[in-house]
This record gives sequence, structure tokens and C-alpha cells, in this order.
Amino acid sequence: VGLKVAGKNDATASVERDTRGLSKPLLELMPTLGTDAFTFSPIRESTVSRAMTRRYFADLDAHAESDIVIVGAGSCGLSCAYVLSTLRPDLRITMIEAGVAPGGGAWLGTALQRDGDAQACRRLPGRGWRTRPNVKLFNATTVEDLITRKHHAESVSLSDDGEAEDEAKVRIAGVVTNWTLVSMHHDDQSCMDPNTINAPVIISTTGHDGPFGAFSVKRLVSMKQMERLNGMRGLDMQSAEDAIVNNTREIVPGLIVGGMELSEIDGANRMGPTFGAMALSGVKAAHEAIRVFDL
Ligand code: AHZ
Repeated sequence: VGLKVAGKNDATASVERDTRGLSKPLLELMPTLGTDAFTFSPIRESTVSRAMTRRYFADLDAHAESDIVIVGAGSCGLSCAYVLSTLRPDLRITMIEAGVAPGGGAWLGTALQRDGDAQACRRLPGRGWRTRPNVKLFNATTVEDLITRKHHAESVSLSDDGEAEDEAKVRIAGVVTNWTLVSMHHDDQSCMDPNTINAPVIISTTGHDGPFGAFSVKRLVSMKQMERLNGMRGLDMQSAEDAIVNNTREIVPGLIVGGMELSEIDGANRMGPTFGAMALSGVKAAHEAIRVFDL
């Protein structure tokens, strides 16, 4: 509770005063450890419990109405959050990440290499969300549906039989969330009510198809907003990087898609662990989100 260890570049780890009055650097405590003289001051479990739940539920309450929600904290989502929060500190930005830790595929991809854009991605988590007061990351939380509203297009085109084609078109107006472990058990448990976050702009960066990936675009197909997905193609780094950055865009009103999730819509190639394009797709998604938000 209240412990905060300084970044790895600091010469020594420093510790902020916690709720029990611990104020000395961790390294200075070493001589007293293992002696009878060392003892923690008394603590009650409920103090810790309250500290955790009070803050968590206050955050949930504050972010139930957000300006922008980013789904997925992989390399694309994190770079997007960094740019968005830098350019627009006035916006309330919420990140939802199904996994326990942010980073997505970059954890494995950057573990396989040691230089170039891999290093840049490794640094993204610290810069992208921890240091920005207007970005809140909810980890271990899954987006399990999209909130929709009827879309009122300015010009409604007519099909051959005169029926309005845009009648069933929607705009995305928020997300439905649940704790990841709950989302994974809908088949064998009942009455597990989700939470919701209303927001006029959603940015989906959930990666290519997999246990969690390509979430929003698959949902667009089942919601009949998109006829079908073209599916990610085989590995071709030459074409994949350009395609992902160039195709980052608003797919249906209120929903911007970036990163490898796009490859499932457009049939772009697999990219492999070359994360620079993911970071740049995140930059483009941030600018696109500001454009849509300001409309
Ligand atoms: O856990 C997922 C990951 O951290 C998270 N995510 C997926 N579905 C979600 C949902 N709710 C909340 N419904 C969800 N979170 O989204 C993150 C996606 O990160 P990523 O690194 O997989 O995607 P990216 O597009 O930022 O980067 C892709 C990197 C590449 S390229 C590639 C290849 O060419 O094979 N493979 C990867 C992983």
C-alpha cells in the first residue's frame, strides 16, 4: 500500500512513505532484516482491503463516462495513449486490457530482440500510461461487447428496391466490460453482470485473431456492420508495415481500429516482431480519434 519504487535509471531504489510510515530507502533497511530488532508496525487487513477497493471503484465510477476508450494495451494501444494524452491532456482516456500486464505481443517480440524499435516498445508502457494523469488503465478487464446507437447519416442512400441502406447502421458509443476471468466463464456460470463505459470515441487495438484478438472487428461482423473479415494473410514484413499504418482509420462511426486488428479487416499480411509500424499506427489512431472527437 503506497509503495512506489523509482525507475530503473535511478542509482538507488527509493520508497515513498506508505500508510504505515515506512520512509527509508529499501536498501538502507537491509542491516535490520534478519535480526530480532526488525518488526512491522501493526496493520489490519481491512485497511489494505479498503485502500485497494476504494481507489479501484472510485476509478470505475470516474471513468464510466470517458472521452476516449482504448481497447487493448499492446504496442499500438500504448503508443496511441501516449500521443493522445500528450496532445490532449483535457481528455479522459480509459484503457482496457484483458491481460494482467500491458504490452501485448511486445513482451514476446521484444524478448527475442535487443535493439531498434523493440527497445522503443519496451519503454512504451512506462511512458504511455503510468505517467499521464488523464489515462487510466484497467488491467485484467475484457471488453466483451460494444455499445451502439442508431447512426443518423447525413445522406441515406437507397437500394434498388428503394429501401434505405443506412437504416441498420450504428455508431459505436461505448464498451461493455467485465473482469477477464468472468468473461472467460460465461459458459459455465450465470448472472455475471458486466460494467459499461460510455464514450463517443473507441479505439480498438486488440491485435490479430487469437484467444482474445480482433475483438471489435469480429463483433462488427456479427452486428452486421461489416459483411465479412478478409483475414490476416501470411508473413510479409515488406508490405505489412505500410499497410497497417496507412489503413489505420475510423471503420464505423465512433470506432477507430489500429494495429494488427486491421489485418483481419483488410487482409493485410502478418508482420512478425517489427513493432515500429504498431507504434506509428497508434500515433495515427490518436490523431484520428481527436478528429472524430472534435467533430
Ligand atoms: O490482451 C490483448 C493484448 O494485450 C488485448 N486485448 C485483446 N482483446 C481484448 C479485449 N478486451 C481488452 N476484448 C483485449 N483487451 O489487446 C492487446 C493487443 O496487443 P497486440 O500486441 O497483440 O496488438 P498490436 O496490434 O498492438 O501489436 C501487434 C503486434 C504483433 S504483429 C504479429 C504478427 O505479425 O504475427 N503479432 C503480434 C502480436
